[in-house]
Amino acid sequence: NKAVCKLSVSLKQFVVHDALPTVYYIPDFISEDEESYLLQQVYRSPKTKWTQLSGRRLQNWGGLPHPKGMVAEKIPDWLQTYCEKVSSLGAFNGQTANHVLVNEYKQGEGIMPHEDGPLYHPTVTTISLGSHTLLDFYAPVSCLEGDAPQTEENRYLFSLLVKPRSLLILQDEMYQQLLHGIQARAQDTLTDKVANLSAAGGEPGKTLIRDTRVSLTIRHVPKVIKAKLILGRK
Ligand SMILES: O=C(O)CCC(=O)C(=O)O
Repeated sequence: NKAVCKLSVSLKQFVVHDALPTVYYIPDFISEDEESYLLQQVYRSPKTKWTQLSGRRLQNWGGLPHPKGMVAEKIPDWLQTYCEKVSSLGAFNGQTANHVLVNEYKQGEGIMPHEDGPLYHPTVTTISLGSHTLLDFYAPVSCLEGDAPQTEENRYLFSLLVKPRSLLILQDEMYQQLLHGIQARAQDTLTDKVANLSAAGGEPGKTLIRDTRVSLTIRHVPKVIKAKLILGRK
């Protein structure tokens, strides 16, 4: 598809070269009006849509990914628009995203380093709303040689600054080999360990105070199954 190729070419200017392959950071991917609208829709969702975890809460849209296949559920129009917008960049090899996780982090909250695993097409795209955060990247345990203890501190590699309204796309080694997490902190001091510092308009030494951040993690789950019709079963 020509449109996909054209947009993917123009994505090249957004590659973050000081990380591993491949990171795209696109500042101001959405407008302030779109940001307010999306936040309004997130907070308008029924209370039952939220799952409270330790240190954050989330909404799952599109179905629950499962090794046997995801029973797909309709994604509401306000999110579907962004599934299509992100997919039209060529992020999922011509497929359209069918899964969105909405994470809400209050100031001081975070997420433990983890991998996103094999149920997704190996690309994660994230739109940030409401606040910046620092996404931290770690080498997996057992990757380090020698006797150094494999503490989180020793496995830490670098960070990405994601500002509100930005789009972050992670693929390849960034997705497949590294763990990512967010420190439970109320503020971030920028250093040269932030791989996209200039692209995100940050300055070394500057401290950014966090506010509540809502992230839309938009992905493609390749394995989808139809729900069994249980009507009429005896
Ligand atoms: O909020 C983010 O940007 C990260 C979310 C994340 O890592 C996840 O949901 O697996």
